[in-house]
Amino acid sequence: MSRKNQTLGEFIIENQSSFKYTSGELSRLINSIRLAAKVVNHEVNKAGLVDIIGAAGDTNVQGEDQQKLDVYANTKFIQTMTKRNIVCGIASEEEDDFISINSQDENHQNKYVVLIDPLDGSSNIDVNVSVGTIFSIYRRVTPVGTPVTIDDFLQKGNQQVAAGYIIYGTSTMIVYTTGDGVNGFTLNPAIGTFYLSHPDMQFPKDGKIYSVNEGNYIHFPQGIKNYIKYCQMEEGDRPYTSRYIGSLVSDFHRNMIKGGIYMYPKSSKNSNGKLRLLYECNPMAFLAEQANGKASDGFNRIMDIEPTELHQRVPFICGSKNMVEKAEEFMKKA
Ligand code: P6P
Repeated sequence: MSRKNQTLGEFIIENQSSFKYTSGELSRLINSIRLAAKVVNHEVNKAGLVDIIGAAGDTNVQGEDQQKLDVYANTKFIQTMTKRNIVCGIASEEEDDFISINSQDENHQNKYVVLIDPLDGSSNIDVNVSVGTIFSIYRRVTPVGTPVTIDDFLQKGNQQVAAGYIIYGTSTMIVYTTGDGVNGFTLNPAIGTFYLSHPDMQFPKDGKIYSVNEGNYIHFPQGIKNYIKYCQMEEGDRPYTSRYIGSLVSDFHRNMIKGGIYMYPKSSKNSNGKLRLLYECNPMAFLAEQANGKASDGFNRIMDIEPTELHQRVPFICGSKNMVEKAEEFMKKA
């Protein structure tokens, strides 16, 4: 049972018993994410004022320039989750390989692994457009007390126990699920407390917004081209509106509230698309399905894809169920 204006802390305690693995550890893990979110939010909100924006001069495993806030957010989330002695392993977009935690302490009983995109959409930082953190949580599959292996991270999305995002926008929100619906909490920066502002978030079955980088149109598969033309056609409730922020969390969040579809398809430039399966697509797919939306690669359910490597990319179509199914129809007919 959720009540508007409940604090995140009260919500976690009240709903802990409904979580099938209840032992308090997941609650402590969500609490550690809450703390890191507040710390990162503080820096994101003053990025324009101090010399923390701009490329850190290094590049991450994706070959992308690392913005200083990327590095800062990555460090803060890893530090916070490590200190709470809950997690046995972390994988991050900003880390080439996964991090094994407490592997020297054979007595540790930590059973959760976290995969994270610490600051998604970071190319927007310098132009003051909203960015986000995305996280995905699994129970480990290797024996408790042993160092984690890659198998603990290469799990299908349908094995997630929790997932969510933080959106650093006009207000800062945590939106997450533990498999019992999606709830959104807004930060009151004056007192540093998150309040339940969006209980039981749901994708409208239909929408009139499509989000895709149309600059890549000529490189898209024919099915996607045909769907985009369908969205632009004067017929019934169409043409739809095109909205693309260039920040997955922001486009997803708007579409979940207003109805819409987000697409990052494969193209002749990106043969598997751009978004990463494990710490972008799977957590957003879990949220989408828990909010009665849908997420696929154009043909297959995202959360059924068998991962093969930590930073693998997949084509991603996500949002209002009827819109995703219409896009899949065009993909299948092409
Ligand atoms: P493009 C940000 O880098 C990101 O991963 C998503 O947040 C965003 O939707 C997409 O890439 C933007 O990519 O190629 O359209 O600039």
